[in-house]
Amino acid sequence: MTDTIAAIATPFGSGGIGVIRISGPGAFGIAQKLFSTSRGPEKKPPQLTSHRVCHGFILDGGDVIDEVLVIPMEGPRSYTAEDVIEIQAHSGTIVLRRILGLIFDCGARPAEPGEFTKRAFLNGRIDLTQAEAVADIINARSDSSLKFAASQNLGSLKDDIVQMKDILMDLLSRLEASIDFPDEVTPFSFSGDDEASLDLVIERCQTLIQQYEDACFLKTGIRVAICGEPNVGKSSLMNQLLNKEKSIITAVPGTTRDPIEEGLNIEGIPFVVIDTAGIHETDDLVEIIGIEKARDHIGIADIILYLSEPGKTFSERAFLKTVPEEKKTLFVINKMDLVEDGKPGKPALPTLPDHLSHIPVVEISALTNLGIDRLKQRLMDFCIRNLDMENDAVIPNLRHKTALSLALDHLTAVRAGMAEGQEEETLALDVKNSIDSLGTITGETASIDILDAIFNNFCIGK
Ligand SMILES: Nc1nc2c(ncn2[C@@H]2O[C@H](COP(=O)(O)OP(=O)(O)OP(=O)(O)O)[C@@H](O)[C@H]2O)c(=O)[nH]1
Ligand SMILES: [Mg+2]
Repeated sequence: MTDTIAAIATPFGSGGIGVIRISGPGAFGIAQKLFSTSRGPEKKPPQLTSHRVCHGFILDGGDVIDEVLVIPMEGPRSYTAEDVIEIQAHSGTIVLRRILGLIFDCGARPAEPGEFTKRAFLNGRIDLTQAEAVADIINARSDSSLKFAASQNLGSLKDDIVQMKDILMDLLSRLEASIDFPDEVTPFSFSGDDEASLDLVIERCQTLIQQYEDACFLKTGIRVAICGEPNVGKSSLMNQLLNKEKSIITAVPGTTRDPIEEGLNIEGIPFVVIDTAGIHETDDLVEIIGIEKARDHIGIADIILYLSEPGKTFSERAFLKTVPEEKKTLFVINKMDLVEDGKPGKPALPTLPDHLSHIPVVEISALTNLGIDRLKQRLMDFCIRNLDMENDAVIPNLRHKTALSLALDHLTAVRAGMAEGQEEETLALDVKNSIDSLGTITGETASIDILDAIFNNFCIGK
C-alpha cells in the first residue's frame, strides 16, 4: 500500500499562481478536510468530482488561509495514475508552505525529488524513457532539445525499443521451445526472415547510437573555440556573436589571457563560444599559461574558428600546431572592412595552401558585423548536417546509448553464431541478454540504482 505524498509543484517565490500537488490514497480525504466551498466559519465540504475544477477556501480552524481552485483527479486518470489533488493557490512562499503544512498534518508526507514521476513509472503509466523526457523538457535550453524531449515524452523511443524487443522475443521463444521440447517441436533453424529481422534490429541499434553521437551537442551545447594569433580580433568576434561586451578588446596584442566562454543560441541550436588567448611564441609567463589553456579548450572543442586578418600570411606550421587535424575547422578572415573596395593600399588576404582547400573560408568584419550571419549559417551547417531534425525525432541519451551498445554486442554475437551454426543454448543466452539490455532503457529490467539515479535528478514536486 503506498502512502500519500505532497509537494509544492511550482518554483518558489512570488507569482500569480502556486500549485500544490497531493498524490496517493489519502489525497481526496485530505482535500475534504481542508477545503470548504464557503468562507464562513461553518465549513462546507466540497463535492469533489474527478476532473472538475472546484472553487473554495483553505481553512485552518476558523481562519481562511487562501482562496483556491482544487482539481481532483481520480486514478488512474492522473499524472501518477493514483488519486491526485492539485490545489491552485496564490503563489507566495508563506501561503504555500502554510497550506502544505496543513496537508502534512492531515497525514501526507513530503514528496522526494521526482517522486510523482517515479510513481507514474512504477504504476505503469509511462516508461523510463518518458520519465527521463519529463526532466529533459524541464531542463531544455533550446528549441531543438525541447523538441526531441517532447517527442520522447510521447513515447517515440519507447515504441522503437518495444518493436525491437518484440522481434527478439519471437526469436527467443522459438529457440527456447526447441531447447526445452526437443522431441515435440521441430529443431530450430534460422530462416531468411529471421536473418532479415535480426539485421533490422542491429541496424536500428546502430542508427540510434549514431544519432546519440550526432546529437549529444543538443544537450550540452556545441563547443566553438575561437583561436588564432594575437590581435586578429578573436575577442571582437566573440562579442559580436554574443551581441554584448563580454571579452576585453584592445589594440594591444596579448589582451586575452584566461579563456572566456558563454552560451549562444543560433536558431534553437545551443552553442558554447570560447574566446582564447592569441597563440604565438612568447616569454611572458602569464601569456604562456593562457596559451596552454587555449590549447586545452581547442582540444575539447567541437568546432574551431581559426582567425586571421588581411595583410597576414597563412603559416601552415602555426596552424598545424594549433588545430588538431581531425577537428571541424573554419578559416575566418576578419577585418574585411579594411579591404573594402576603394580603400587605398589594400593588404592581401591570407590564403590556404591547396592541400588545405577543403577547409571552408569565411570573410567577416567583427567591427562592422559584415559576414557574421554567414558565419552563423556555416556553424549550423557544420553541426546539423548529419541530423534529420524534421523527421527523426528519436535521440537517445548516454544511458540509452550504453544499453544499446551492450544489446548490439550480444546481437552481433547472435548474427555470427547463426552463420557458424552455434548451439541453440548460446544463441538463446545472447538473445536474452540483448532483450534485457533493451529492457533497461524502457525500465522493465532497470535496477533500483538506475531508478534512483534518474529520479534523484528531478526537482521536488515533479
Ligand atoms: N578594422 C577592424 N578592426 C578590428 C576588427 N576586429 C577587431 N579589430 C581591432 O583589432 C584589435 C584587436 O582586437 P581583439 O578583439 O582584442 O583581438 P584578439 O584577437 O582578441 O586579441 P588578443 O586577445 O590580444 O589575442 C582591436 O583594436 C580591435 O578594435 C575588424 O573587424 N575590423
Ligand atoms: Mg582577445
